[in-house]
Amino acid sequence: MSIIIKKPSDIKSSEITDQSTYLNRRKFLKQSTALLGAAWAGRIAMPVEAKGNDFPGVIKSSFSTTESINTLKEITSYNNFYEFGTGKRDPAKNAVNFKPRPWSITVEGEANKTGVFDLEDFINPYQMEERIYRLRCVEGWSMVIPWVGFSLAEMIKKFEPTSKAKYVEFTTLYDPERMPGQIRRVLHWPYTEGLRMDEAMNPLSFMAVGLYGEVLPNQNGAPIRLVMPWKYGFKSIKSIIKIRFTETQPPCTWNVTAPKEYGFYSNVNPEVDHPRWSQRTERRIGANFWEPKQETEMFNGYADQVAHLYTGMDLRKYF
Ligand SMILES: Nc1nc2c(c(=O)[nH]1)N[C@H]1C(S)=C(S)[C@@H](COP(=O)(O)O)O[C@H]1N2
Ligand SMILES: [Mo]
Repeated sequence: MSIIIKKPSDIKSSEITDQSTYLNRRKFLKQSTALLGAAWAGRIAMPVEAKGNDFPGVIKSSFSTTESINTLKEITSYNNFYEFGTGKRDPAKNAVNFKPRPWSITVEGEANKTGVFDLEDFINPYQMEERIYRLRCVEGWSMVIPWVGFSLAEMIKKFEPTSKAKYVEFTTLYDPERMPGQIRRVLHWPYTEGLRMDEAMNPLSFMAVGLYGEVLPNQNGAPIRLVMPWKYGFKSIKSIIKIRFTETQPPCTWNVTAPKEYGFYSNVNPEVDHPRWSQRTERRIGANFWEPKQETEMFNGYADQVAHLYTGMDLRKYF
């Protein structure tokens, strides 16, 4: 992950790898294994304000929010990741020994270039970016996180979806021995999520492989997860092992589990309450108790970029 030198425009020339690229690539593989091992092993010991350097070529994204960023401690100790338990503190505790290596990703369905890819090969073609996005949980809290990753649209293009591909489905690893929360049937395992193709192709849609400049901590969805900034947090599926292009709307775990409470779209919308609570405001994790809650914004503040995707749709019906 340390030498991401190829730009998306270079992908096609990958067969004619010249000597120096080949050497860099070998160095990359060697380095990444060492680096990743060290980073994962040392996760707990990292100081709160650490700004890592696992992605030296990372560029800053113009999509980033200017709000103040949550601390690494906050981001890694208050998580929703039911595969490691249902409590907010459970993932930090129960994911310590999870090894997100080796890791492969299967791409299947309505696309020309499907297959099984090793994680390094999978992420190597993309320009790594830091994107500071707010994560707004449906439960009414939010965090601001400096993600590192790449454009989902760039990734999708690489697999050449066919004209039949109307949706894209993502699946989390199912392995109760490694993900002990899966022993209990609290959700329909494996966790799945889905997007309409035009949502997935929006420039804001993001695949994260790191945060705070470091490889993704286990509790935040190592080694690779989705980040959808205008949707409630649960759409941002963690620890992805499969990506499938489909003609019909894929089943999504929360929607299947509680269809009256969680729709397919799950766009952040202060106008549409959750059946059991309001969505008008949110509590920023780490804020002092005397600070007022924040007003939740339509599409989490990204209306200019995404509202057009839903023109003519009744957002109370398609919540
Ligand atoms: N596989 C999987 N992905 C998941 C979840 C989960 O339980 N399992 N929780 C979701 C929810 S509800 C939220 S709010 C975010 C939390 O992301 P974070 O812990 O990195 O802040 O992850 C989402 N992705
Ligand atoms: Mo959430």
